[in-house]
Amino acid sequence: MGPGMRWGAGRGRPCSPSVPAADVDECAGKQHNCSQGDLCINTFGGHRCVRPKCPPPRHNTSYVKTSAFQCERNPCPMDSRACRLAATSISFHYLPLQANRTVPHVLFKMSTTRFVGDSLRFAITGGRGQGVFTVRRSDRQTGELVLTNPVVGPATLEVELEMSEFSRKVLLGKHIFKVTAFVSPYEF
Ligand SMILES: [Ca+2]
Repeated sequence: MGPGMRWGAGRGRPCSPSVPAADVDECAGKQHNCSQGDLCINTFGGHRCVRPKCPPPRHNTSYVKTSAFQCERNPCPMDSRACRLAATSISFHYLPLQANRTVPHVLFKMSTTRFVGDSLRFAITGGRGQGVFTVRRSDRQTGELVLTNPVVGPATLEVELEMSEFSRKVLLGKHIFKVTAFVSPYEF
């Protein structure tokens, strides 16, 4: 803590004129510098410009953007096993997160609206955010991403989650959730 900074009574953050008491929503107020085609994500203490992209075509598998934050797989060629095993949908999730957030903290819930199988499996399959996240089941049809360690900001954490649906152990479909958490530079 530098000179001139004091801890607020019981608030757990330094008192300083440079630390605003509340966040400004730059996205709502059009105070952002995002390019055309970017999406503005409000974060604590700032904002980010993002542009979710579907993966390029590969192994007979291609995706189409179905909404700003979602890609769906195009129909597979008849004989392509690689395509049938690839994710049926990919969604993008951008989460503002406060630095040193008390843990455990549920960041994100995932479930399916069209559950036709007999079981769902949830897993973390990639990303630089491994080590501070875990995934657990909250009910039969829902999994949740939990922050297990406080994170010092500013930081950007990426984690990829997979939800696979099975019927009698046969894979029916796989959904990928690409989660990016923007950790604020200081506590609010
Ligand atoms: Ca903001």
